[in-house]
Amino acid sequence: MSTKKSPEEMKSIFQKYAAKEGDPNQLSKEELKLLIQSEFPSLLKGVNTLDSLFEELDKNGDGEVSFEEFQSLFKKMSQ
Ligand SMILES: [Ca+2]
Ligand SMILES: [Ca+2]
Repeated sequence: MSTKKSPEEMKSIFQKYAAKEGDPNQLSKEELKLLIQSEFPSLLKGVNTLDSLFEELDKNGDGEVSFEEFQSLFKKMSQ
């Protein structure tokens, strides 16, 4: 897939957007929105809304997405 990124690229993309507000190691919903819209707009086609994607990624339900949680996007993209 054209959206496939290396782990290093994913890490630098995550850090770039996570640093925008609040905790620099966590993505808020607003940060995730910017990240997805800028880097992976194709993820928002089909059935996924940003809210459902955020909830799916935020496995521990603390309202932020850590890099560990963010990595489940890899699996999504390789499907
Ligand atoms: Ca943040
Ligand atoms: Ca979380």
